[in-house]
This record gives sequence, C-alpha cells and structure tokens, in this order.
Amino acid sequence: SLLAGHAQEADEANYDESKIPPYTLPALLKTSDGREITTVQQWEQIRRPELLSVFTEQVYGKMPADKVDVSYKKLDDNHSAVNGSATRKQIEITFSHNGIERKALLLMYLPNHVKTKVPVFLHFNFQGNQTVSSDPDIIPSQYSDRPRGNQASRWPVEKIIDAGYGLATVHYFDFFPDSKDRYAESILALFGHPSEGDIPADGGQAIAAWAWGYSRVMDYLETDWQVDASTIILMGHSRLGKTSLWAGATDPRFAIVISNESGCGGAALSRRQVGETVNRINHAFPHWFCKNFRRYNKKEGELPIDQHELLALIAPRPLYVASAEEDRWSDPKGEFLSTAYAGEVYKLYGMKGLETTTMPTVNMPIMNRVAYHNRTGVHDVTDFDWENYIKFADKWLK
Ligand code: GTR
Repeated sequence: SLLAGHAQEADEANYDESKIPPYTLPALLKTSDGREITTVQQWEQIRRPELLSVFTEQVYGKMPADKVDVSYKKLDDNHSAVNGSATRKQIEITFSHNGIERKALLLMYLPNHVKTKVPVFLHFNFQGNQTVSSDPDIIPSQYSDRPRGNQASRWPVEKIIDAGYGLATVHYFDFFPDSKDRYAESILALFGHPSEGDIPADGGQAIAAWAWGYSRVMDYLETDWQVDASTIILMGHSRLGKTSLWAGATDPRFAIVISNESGCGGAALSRRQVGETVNRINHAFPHWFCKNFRRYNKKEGELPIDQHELLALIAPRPLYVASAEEDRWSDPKGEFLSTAYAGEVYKLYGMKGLETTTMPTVNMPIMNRVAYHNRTGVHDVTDFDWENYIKFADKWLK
C-alpha cells in the first residue's frame, strides 16, 4: 500500500529543525549568469522562461508537443442533481494519436442558481469519480472498483454548489495509472512511450502526464457554454498538489492555483530535507518525476532551483498553499517558507505575498494575493480547507 512504503522510509526521516543541514537557496531574482531581475518585464522575458526550462528538464520532464486528436462525448446532462440544486454532466474525452486511443471521464456539478457562466474548481480525484459522492448516477471510472462515496468527506459538493462554484473532476489514473509498471496504459502511450525504458532523461512521466491532463480538461472547459473558463481554480492534494503547481506553472489559463499538502517536489523546499526527501521520493515513486531529478538524490544542494521558484511561476495569479500540522512528512514549515519567499515576484507586480516569514498560528490563514494556512490534523482534504479555498476564490473572482 501507499502507506507501508513510507512508514518504513519515515524512520530515517529528519523532523528536527536543529538537524537541518545549512543551505543557501538559489536567488529567485537573479539569472543563472548573475544578472539582477528588477522589473516585471525582465521577470517575464528572462528569468521566468529560464526557471521554467530548468524545472522542465531537471524536475518534472517534457511532454511531447504533438497535437493529439480529441473528441468529447456527453454521456449525461441532468438538471436535477444534488437535490435539484445542480446540473451533473459527464463527458467522455477521447484522445487519439498514432493509432492509439486513451479515454478520460470528466464529472461535473454546476450550480443551477447561477444564471451566468460559472467559475469552476478543477480537482482530480484519487479513487475514481464514483468515490466523490454517493450519487448513484455517477459513472464509475475505468481502473477503479472503489465503492461509491468512498472519498465523499473530501468533496463537499453542496458547499461548493451553494457558494456558486462548479466542480470538475477526473480520476487521475485516466492519464497515468499511478504505478511504475503501468506506463503502457498511460497517456504517454499516445506518443510512443509505452515503457519506462523508452522515456528520455528529461521526458515527462506521471506528474507531467497528470499536468497534461489538467490542461486537456481546461481545453474542454473552454468549450462548455456554462463555464467561465477565465475563472478556473486549479486544485490538487498531495501528489496532485505537486501536479497542480506544475500545471499552473506551465499553463497560464488557470486563474487560481491551490496546493493542498503537496510536500516534497511540491511546495516544500527540497534543501531543508525535512520529512520526505528527493532521494526517498525518487526511490518510492520512480515514475513521478523525470529521470534527471534522480541526479539530486542526497544532493539537494546541487539543484539549480528550489521549490519557492516553482511557486513564483504562478505569479501574478492568486496562489494558495496549505499544510496540515500533523502531516510532517510534507514539511509544513518548508511549505510555508517557500510560499513566503515566492512573494518576491508578487512584489515586483505590486502585489502582496505573505508579507511575513513567521509561520502563522494553526487554523489562521494568511490571505493576500498569496495565501497560506496550516490547519490542525493529518494529511487530508477537509471542510476547513475547502471553506478557505472558497473564501479565497470569492476574494479574487467576485
Ligand atoms: C506519499 C508521498 C507523498 C505524497 C503522498 C500522497 O506516499 O510520499 O509525496 O504525494 O503520498 O500523494 O498522498
């Protein structure tokens, strides 16, 4: 199981602040050849593209640029879902390329009380569409026999609908079944990359494939007459939080980006080496990052980037990073610090980052253009998280 692997690794993990090896973070506002970045224009034209290509080649990997044929088939459009308050749509998206086909099943709930195009939370699910709600009409996702409603506590559908937002979700396995033995079933097969051995050192693997999936769902949302595609809130938890940050960095169409407990390779600073490290994650999940990322196993100091620079790639769009106090494996403090440091770029835009490097009290969100909270509890997605994400979206979209 997922947990067995990491309980074992966690034994050797460091959680002691006094044992963090001394480190210097790469300067966000200085190019690799030492030029200072002092304006938005220099950021957008010089430094941002430079960082984006380093993250692509060394961390997450490239996706082939080939244009894939896409078709949408509406399987369901029901106006009396969620006790009549929502419209449920289910869309089968078929991707074809090089004679190969892959399918993704999109589930959406849209609020009936909003008469204009709606903003939508786009959030992939871990266990299959049927697990987000006990709604008996959800078509089960391929690759999952998990029971209906199994993950419903993470999906407060009514709360989201009442607040005037839509919800869009896909089982993340549709883009890459999350296992090192399942390349052949993934979306990478469309590009002739059916096995691990075929992927080049800077080639995208699962995280790149999931991020590609987020962008392809965005393509669909742009075509849906009920959706305001300029107000899509991209959200991901844990490995999908790493993914939402990467998708947000690579695809500027997402209006707001939220990372829930994304940890190592997500919002947490790699150089702190608290909880999960680059070495542990690349061993436990060799299919997530690009192969080049393994160069930095136990050599975090040699990384040309750190994760505050990933967060900065979201600027000037609103960004929310959240941690959970007992989720020490994700290094809440490391997530907080990188979020604070990313504020430098927001400042260039004349916007407010977190404006502090002191961690806030638990359950007390800081909510500027950049937001952060550390809630009580374990690794999970809770009502507290959602309530604050809705507040944040209201603040910037309404
Ligand atoms: C863990 C992994 C984390 C995080 C988490 C999750 O096993 O070590 O990086 O991604 O899974 O996705 O729930």
